[in-house]
Amino acid sequence: MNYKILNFNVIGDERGKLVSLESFKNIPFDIKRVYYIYDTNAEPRGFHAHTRLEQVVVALAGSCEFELDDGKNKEIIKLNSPNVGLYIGVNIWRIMRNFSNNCRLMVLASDYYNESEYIRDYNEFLKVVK
Ligand code: T46
Repeated sequence: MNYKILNFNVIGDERGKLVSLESFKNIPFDIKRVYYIYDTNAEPRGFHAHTRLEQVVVALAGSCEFELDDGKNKEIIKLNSPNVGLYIGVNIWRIMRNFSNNCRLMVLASDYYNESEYIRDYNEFLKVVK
């Protein structure tokens, strides 16, 4: 499936911890956009795939689950560490759920926001990946 778990190097000293994210170094694309998701509730999010966009998601605080689906298989990935990134490539249907109270997700994206490259209909997604 077109996803990867990225384990980031943590630079730590007596003052705390620091993680550095850099295009084409530990992030496998040129970062064009950063957004974050917080104040979530029991409502699941996602329910779409991207035809061109690649992303890396990091749980900066708390935890949540990503259900990833390539049209054949489904996998559930739990994100709960600021030094782990979930890379999601194109044509992966994603559902985010089970957000902890304090969950804060940061998402690095390979392109600017463009609604026209989203697939938000599951049947259309299945046709694309077939
Ligand atoms: C994804 C998951 C992980 C913008 O105007 N600009 C943006 O950069 C983004 C990401 C969204 N929006 C608008 C589009 C919708 O009207 O914000 C609203 C909420 O977006 P959406 O319903 O797509 O949110 P999620 O949490 O379901 O999905 C988001 C990303 O859209 C998506 O690319 O992979 O987070």
